[in-house]
Amino acid sequence: MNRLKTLTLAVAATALAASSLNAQARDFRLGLITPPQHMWSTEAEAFAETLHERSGGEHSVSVFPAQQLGNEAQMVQQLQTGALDMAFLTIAEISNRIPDFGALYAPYLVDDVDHAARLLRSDAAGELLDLMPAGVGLVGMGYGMVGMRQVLSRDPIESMDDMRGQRLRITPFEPIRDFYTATGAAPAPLPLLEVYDALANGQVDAIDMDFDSILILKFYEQADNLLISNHMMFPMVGVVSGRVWRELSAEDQALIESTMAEHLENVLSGFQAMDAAQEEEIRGLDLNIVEADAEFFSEAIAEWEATWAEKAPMLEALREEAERLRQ
Ligand code: 3HB
Repeated sequence: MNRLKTLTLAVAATALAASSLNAQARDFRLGLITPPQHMWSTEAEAFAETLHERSGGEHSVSVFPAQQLGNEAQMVQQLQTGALDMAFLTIAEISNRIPDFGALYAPYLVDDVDHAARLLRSDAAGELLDLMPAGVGLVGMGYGMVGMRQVLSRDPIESMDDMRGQRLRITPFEPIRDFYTATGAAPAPLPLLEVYDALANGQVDAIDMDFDSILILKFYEQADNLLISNHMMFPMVGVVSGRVWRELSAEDQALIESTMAEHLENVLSGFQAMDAAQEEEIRGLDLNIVEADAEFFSEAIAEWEATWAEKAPMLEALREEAERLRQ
């Protein structure tokens, strides 16, 4: 073999090695709507770090919090085309596309955050994730959550009558809209990051929210009545684009799945761990607090059940599982 030919072969071999390396090493993009200080965002960063380490520095993940890549509907579209690789999503957008996920929002399905975490770790909740590849083209890695939903309002809410006509901010999705419509309120869908201004400028009278965000986003500065109702849980799901997933080696799939599942579990246990202290902190603020239970909302719940039992056939299995996990 002459020298030139040898050199050409060597160059070609190097180029091949480099290109196959490039095909393996990835800089994934992960989007989410929560602000940087929210635990979803900090755990997304922690997931990025762990994946980088465990892949021996081969893979990295750039995290885009605070809706930098768009709202959840837009992120789901990007995930479907493969323009976005990963996301931590509220179940809101998923339940708009796969109604069975609406079952997770059945009012008083669970009693508290511990019960919610147990249900989200169950096989019954895992079966919902299996609907995602065919239903939305996403692969679910596991669940996270925030704390239970409460109602913060400018005027006191002491009975369901007080909810009538209230412009009440909701996360944009159908099961929660149907619940508040049944209470007589006028639901106003708004993404998390628009809530503070909407409350401050009077666009809404009340908001559906969790303890954590009431504290970290300081919503209590704009409304001083709190209905501690614990009426719904609020799951999150960690997802990978189905298109991107199919391009990954079995080894990378296993690495990403186990690593993301671990960090999602940190979110579940993190919210379990914070809940009591956050409730205490909120009770220590100068708010007028009223407590509510399923009885308070009984008519609205009956109406919700009538619609969603049919729309979300998985509700029955989830309710049975929740009952088994009630302690
Ligand atoms: C919401 O109220 O829409 C929301 C709250 C969170 C996280 C994500 C969404 O704490």
